[in-house]
Amino acid sequence: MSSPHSPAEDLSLYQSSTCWFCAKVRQKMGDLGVQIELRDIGQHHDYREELVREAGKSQVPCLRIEEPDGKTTWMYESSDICAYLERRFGSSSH
Ligand SMILES: N[C@@H](CCC(=O)N[C@@H](CS)C(=O)NCC(=O)O)C(=O)O
Repeated sequence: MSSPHSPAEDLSLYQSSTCWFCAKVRQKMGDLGVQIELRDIGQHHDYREELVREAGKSQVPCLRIEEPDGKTTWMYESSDICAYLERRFGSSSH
């Protein structure tokens, strides 16, 4: 189990600094005290290409989840991502 401020090594967030939906997810991360690697698709073209190639579209935010079995899950929709983070890192999950 992760401690509140440890980086979540199995997660990365494809996002953009100018996107309000991404800001909502970053705010949730701050509220929960969880650190997730941010991959800015506006600044790094490689990340945008990777997102489209692997997940299907360039919409952000998109959470990349490395599952314990080695598979990768891609989660679009800021509300779904916030709900996932809340379930996993919220106080009620401990
Ligand atoms: N319903 C989505 C909306 C996300 C959205 O509209 N993202 C915009 C940036 S603010 C985007 O990626 N647009 C470009 C695209 O869809 O390829 C959410 O809540 O995450």
